[in-house]
Amino acid sequence: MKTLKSALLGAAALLPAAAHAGELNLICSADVVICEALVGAFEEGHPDIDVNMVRLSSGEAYAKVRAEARNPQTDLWWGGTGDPHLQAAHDGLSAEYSSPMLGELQDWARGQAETSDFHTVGVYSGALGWGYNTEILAGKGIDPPACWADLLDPALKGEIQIADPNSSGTAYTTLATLVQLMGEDEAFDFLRQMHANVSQYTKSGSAPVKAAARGETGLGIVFQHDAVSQAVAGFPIAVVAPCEGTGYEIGSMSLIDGALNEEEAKTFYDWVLTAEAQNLMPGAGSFQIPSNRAATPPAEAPDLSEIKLIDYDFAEFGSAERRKALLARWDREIGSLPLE
Ligand code: S7P
Repeated sequence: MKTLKSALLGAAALLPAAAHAGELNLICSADVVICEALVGAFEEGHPDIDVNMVRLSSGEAYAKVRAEARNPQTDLWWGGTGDPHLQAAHDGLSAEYSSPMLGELQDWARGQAETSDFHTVGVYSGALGWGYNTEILAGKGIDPPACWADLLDPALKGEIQIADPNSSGTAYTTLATLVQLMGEDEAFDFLRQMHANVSQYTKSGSAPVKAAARGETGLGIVFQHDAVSQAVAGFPIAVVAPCEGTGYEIGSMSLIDGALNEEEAKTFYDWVLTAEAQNLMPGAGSFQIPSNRAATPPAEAPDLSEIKLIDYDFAEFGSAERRKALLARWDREIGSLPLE
């Protein structure tokens, strides 16, 4: 006679392999400290849902979601720059979802949803720039760079770090920003010249300013809020908004098409768009501008209205064709150059 246990095991075998009620497989593309803080707060309020979180840079996250297209292992992708989220939407990797929270969001966050036919949404925003170590530059007698053009100063040789735009959303935002500010050929010419001052192309976007904070390099090209985090933590980091103007991100979130844990993913999606969840960010050293209108922008966050922002074309630079072509050109013309 069949025991109850074997009957239950037999029934369990009929369930899809990875669909366990109460689980959520999350990719988080912001700093690991805020990723862990959000997961912890969500699990506390939703004790019936276990979150399996992996932290990946934006470009790596896109590559993972793409590689899993026929057999999704990820349910939800939170954070990271908007361009690869838009590319995922274009590639049919994310699902359409109109959260009941959309009405509470800033126009730029809803605009990201509208651009993608509701396949992604804005969760925070922040402007690009750099942070430099005041002690290193002063010690070497280097004038603090205030403009993109100043980054070509030969005195900065070996002092600049920036991430690789293939893995990093921050570095792709830099590439797209320079193309929009200067024109494509001129931007690649600029990057070729700046390469003489670069000591390392890191995998993660915020790593360069963390290295500058610890005295391993003079300057890191990063989102300004990532430089602010280091200054707030007590490191000798000054934050710069480049004089010619700069780009910005709409950090985004996407529900993965074919998610095995779709209901749990939507529960997290709606929760993380609340003012309550977004107000947790500064406490974890994350100083972006929140997308919920009722959330409090951190006092430490660079004031976007005081920064000369370009009219960043998210639709164009998040399109699969443009992103692929720019990354291929960066690999050919910049990534292949030897580091001195
Ligand atoms: O640290 C926060 C943050 O700057 O990280 C995200 C960033 O794109 C992820 O790092 P990668 O550059 O390595 O992709 C930003 O979205 C976020 O503001």
